[in-house]
Amino acid sequence: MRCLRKTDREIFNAILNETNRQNGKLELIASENFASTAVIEAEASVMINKYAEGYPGKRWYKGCEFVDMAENLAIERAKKLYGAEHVNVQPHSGSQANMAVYLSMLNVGDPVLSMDLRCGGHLTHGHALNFSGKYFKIIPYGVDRTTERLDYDRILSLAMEHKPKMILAGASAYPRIIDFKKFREICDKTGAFLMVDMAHIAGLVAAGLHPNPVEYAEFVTTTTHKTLRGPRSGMILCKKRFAKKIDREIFPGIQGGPFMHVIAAKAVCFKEALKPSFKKYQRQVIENAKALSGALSSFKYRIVSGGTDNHLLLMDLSGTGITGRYAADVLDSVGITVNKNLIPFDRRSPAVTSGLRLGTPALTTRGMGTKEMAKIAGFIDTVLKNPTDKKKLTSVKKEVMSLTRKFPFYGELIKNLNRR
Ligand code: DSN
Repeated sequence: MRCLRKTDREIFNAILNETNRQNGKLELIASENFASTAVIEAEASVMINKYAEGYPGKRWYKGCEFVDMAENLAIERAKKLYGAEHVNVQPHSGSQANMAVYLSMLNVGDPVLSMDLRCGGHLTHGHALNFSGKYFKIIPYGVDRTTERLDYDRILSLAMEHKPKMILAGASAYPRIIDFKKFREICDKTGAFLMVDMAHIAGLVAAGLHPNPVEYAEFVTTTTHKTLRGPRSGMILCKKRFAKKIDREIFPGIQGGPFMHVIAAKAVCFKEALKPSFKKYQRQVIENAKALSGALSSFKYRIVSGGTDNHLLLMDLSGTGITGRYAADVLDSVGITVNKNLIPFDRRSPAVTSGLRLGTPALTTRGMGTKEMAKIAGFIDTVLKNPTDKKKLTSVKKEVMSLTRKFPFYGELIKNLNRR
């Protein structure tokens, strides 16, 4: 980044500090990951300059032969990865992917059955301030109060009662396998079509470690940067019969020029995800989440639903006297980055919460395994039991730094950035 350093020292410094923050802290935000240097190189390329409204072979601009190549590769690789009939790789984000499905299939006011944000759903699944909640009639389903798992009988009875036009499966904070086959059966019984937002679990699905929603749903949306470990972006996979509708809804419906540099980076991510090493990585992500969950349980923390099947877990702090917000703040002060999160039936507000959401995709990318997870659970326990003990916090901070130093990443990139 020699040019950037010279041209804009302030932005260079922000990037340098962010790189050092990522490297020097323990990243446990379940929706984050570290993209490979190859993904970053593809995104930080001259493809940033190209306008390419339209689709490969049918663009509104000349000079698209090479960006067409990138988009075609992204599409073909994504199809192969998930066994999809049709893929649109142009959504700038998961939100826009979701919006395109809603707008292509629903009329304003149509009923939609989707996971309650308070039980692990996403803003675009019906929050009152989001387009989904503003323009559609949302009927929320949650988890069972005792098992804290999806209750498919209850979802079926809600679907029978409300006759939604669309049922949306998928979540941002649900630690268990989602049974997409059951959702399909509910849709077939009630005449709804099925949309799955697999953003959180897309990497696990690609590796064959979670049931593949593409087999069951008319529409599957995802982001590409969570467990899938690509650039920050979105994608829609759908049945061939909806291809035209979806493509038109993305462009010209809700987007203009696609970000060709990001599409090139997505293509690289999909190539990486097709490799056997990606499967091994995802297996470790799950093993690490289980290890972290088990170790925290052994320190007597209650884990929502009793554990995890995927990359994330939810800690219930309601018996500890501290809130999710306070816990996240104090953990961040020692270099452990997590987010506060509502737990099912939380009595606290979303800004305060009684829970923490922890995920293992990023630390697994750094090469950490179950041994490190046990160590990190110990750090978390010390911090949460001694949140005002400066001496103990300083000692954990030192241990966090020493652990991160043992698992360096972005080697050359960091060396070069820090070179004065
Ligand atoms: N904001 C993301 C998450 O953290 O789960 C979902 O889009």
